Amino acid sequence: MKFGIEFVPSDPALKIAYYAKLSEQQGFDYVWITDHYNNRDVYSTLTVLALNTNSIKIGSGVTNSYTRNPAITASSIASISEISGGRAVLGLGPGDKATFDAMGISWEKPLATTKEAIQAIRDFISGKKVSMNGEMIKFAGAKLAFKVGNVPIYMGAQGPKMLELAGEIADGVLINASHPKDFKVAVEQIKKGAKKSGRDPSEVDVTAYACFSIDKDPVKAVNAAKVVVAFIVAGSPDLVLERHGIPVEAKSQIGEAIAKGNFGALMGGLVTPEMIEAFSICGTPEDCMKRIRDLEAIGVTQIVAGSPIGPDKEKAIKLIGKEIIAKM
Ligand code: F42
Repeated sequence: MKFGIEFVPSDPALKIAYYAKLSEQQGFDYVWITDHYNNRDVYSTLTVLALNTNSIKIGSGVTNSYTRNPAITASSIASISEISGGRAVLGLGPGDKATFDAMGISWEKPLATTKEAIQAIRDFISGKKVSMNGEMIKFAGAKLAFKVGNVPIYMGAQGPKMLELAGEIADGVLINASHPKDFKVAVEQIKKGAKKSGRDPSEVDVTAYACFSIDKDPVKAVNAAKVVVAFIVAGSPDLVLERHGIPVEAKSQIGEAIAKGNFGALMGGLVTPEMIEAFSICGTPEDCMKRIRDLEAIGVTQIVAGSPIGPDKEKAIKLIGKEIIAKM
């Protein structure tokens, strides 16, 4: 099992660099930085991480091909690869509809766009002159003026077709989920895609990009996870809620509480223990270890400790290092 950690650049880059260095020292293999226009820039943050760490792999988790043209993405991640001595990984997904609406970007054909973007980015990074007349992505003889070695490409994916595509073409897949039930379904889709393109499914790093909250006190761990889990419930397809036996009406109740900023209601009972169980890896180190073992048995090959990580980030990173990574 590999371990990654996610940071959101709502924090300044230097603060994230401190946590990333600590994560490297604690044995994490990957640090992933999210990409949303309203936060600090993902590549500026990755540059600071590259200069302040030595061995941990660093990646966008995840960028998209609507806010950034694939040629620009290729140039950016190739630069990070050069600066970091070959430690860059590109995480690329279809993007987040809510932020696109705010930016006036229409979200057309996310599957085709992601597929064509990955093909173009691979070609740019390998030094090719790119001419492409895809359904969504077009290039007329564009080429980067510098060349770096290979940069692995991970897809952010949840939907069945996106997961299948990841199995077909990606080096890894970052799946926003935490429960074995969801991974059972996801792994099948990834295998289907791998079979389609004649690949061995084990070539794909299946990553649980999870809401993670660890503390020696399980109540503190649960409380720290509640708001993140509330956002996940509010954004989950009905099918996923039904899979976990969560009433679909809970979605609108939680959505309303979020819209009103009524975090008291979320903390006070709207977010149930069943939701915490379904949508987070949460609790004491022993609780978290058990869930990680269950995910491993189903085919997950990387765990990403995503927000909130724990009620105290620094303590949580050290706990994961000492009580989980060192004992795997
Ligand atoms: N989004 C961000 O904007 N920033 C981040 O930092 C970020 C991190 C992140 C990490 C892990 C992760 O799993 C997701 C992350 N996301 C982030 C969210 C990500 O960008 C996506 O919003 C999220 O993964 C949801 O995408 P999805 O896999 O559910 O795919 C959507 C597009 C979907 O509807 N998929 C369908 C499916 O079955 O997979 C496919 C729909 C389809 O086939 N569409 C056709 C096509 O060509 O696109 C067109 C159909 C037509 O008729 O037009």
